[in-house]
Amino acid sequence: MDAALKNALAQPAPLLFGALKIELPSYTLRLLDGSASLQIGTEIYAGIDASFGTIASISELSEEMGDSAPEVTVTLMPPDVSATAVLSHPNMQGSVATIMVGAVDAATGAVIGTLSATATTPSALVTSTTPTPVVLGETVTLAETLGSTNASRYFGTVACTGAADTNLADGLTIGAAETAITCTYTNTRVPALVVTKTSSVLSDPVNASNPKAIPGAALRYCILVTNPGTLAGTNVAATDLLPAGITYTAGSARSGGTCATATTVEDDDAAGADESDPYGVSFLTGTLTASATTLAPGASFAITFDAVLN
Ligand SMILES: [Ca+2]
Ligand SMILES: [Ca+2]
Repeated sequence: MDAALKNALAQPAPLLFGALKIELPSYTLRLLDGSASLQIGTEIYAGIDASFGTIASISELSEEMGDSAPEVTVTLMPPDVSATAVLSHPNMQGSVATIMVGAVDAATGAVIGTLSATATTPSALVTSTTPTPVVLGETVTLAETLGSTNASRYFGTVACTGAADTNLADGLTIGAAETAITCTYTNTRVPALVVTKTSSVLSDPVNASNPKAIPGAALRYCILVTNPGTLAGTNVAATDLLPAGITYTAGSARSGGTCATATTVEDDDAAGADESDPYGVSFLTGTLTASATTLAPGASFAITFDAVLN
């Protein structure tokens, strides 16, 4: 037996394959026993051939006795009658058939690990102790599962080097000669924002001082958005569906860094330079929206608006 194959078979979990090559007069059939595909030398062997089907069975190889040659029987499963006719045609007699049995060296790359990491430290490098061998042409699904305490706190993206396949959304397909693929997940902390809403009564129709929240009272609300995290928030938006019991006072919205300093006049539509200078406000179909293009770590922005209690 070939020394390399003997060594491979001695490994704890060798990945074995059987392959068949038949050099027909006008076509070379290359089939792999199983459903995967494999590159042997420069030739690709697949589990199914479009014209000639699959390998149904390969008999055990009988050892040579004395001067007789070893014997083996291969049964093919052609997809239709015409393929059967081609295979059994007299011209096919004498075609050279080569049968190969070997082991895929799963240690030379083409290995995708199954990892478990809790992402509790930045830039943690986790290496799989239970890699899953894959073969040429196989498509591997890449996924990560964050711990429950981190699941909603990170954006996860994955990218691979050493692979021609850049569309990982439908899995990573292992291409020819790609034996050293490294895929890296990058988890970016989602900025945790804090939103508070407060209200005060400006005036009422009855009391000259110390106004009360009675019908006809003028109310002032403040929506304060704070970023206590360490990453900037981008395209921050807070929405407030006003209840039926109050009526928004058109054109009353103001913006600023805090409730007390929200004095920049905002109009009620969602267009124009006032939407990004740096804060924006719109009041459309009963919903007030406050927005900021960016919100730096430690920063806050506030929107105030007035309403009348019905
Ligand atoms: Ca506006
Ligand atoms: Ca504005």
